[in-house]
Amino acid sequence: QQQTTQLLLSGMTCASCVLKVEKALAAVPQVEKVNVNLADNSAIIYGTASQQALVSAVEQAGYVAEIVA
Ligand code: 9UX
Repeated sequence: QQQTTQLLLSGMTCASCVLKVEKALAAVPQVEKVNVNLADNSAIIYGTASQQALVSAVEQAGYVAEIVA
């Protein structure tokens, strides 16, 4: 089973926010694939990236994230 990180996001209000968060997450080392869902404010990140690095990337982009799993 591939390693994943699930995040709960806040601060996203439109589809462009989703793109910004996806781009920020995709730029983190060891991220293989990203899926961000505006409807439920969730993100799933595939790969072996540091969970704290993922949270920091979201925050740098101007949003809030907490680690779910
Ligand atoms: Mo949409 Mo988000 O107009 O940072 S891009 S609100």
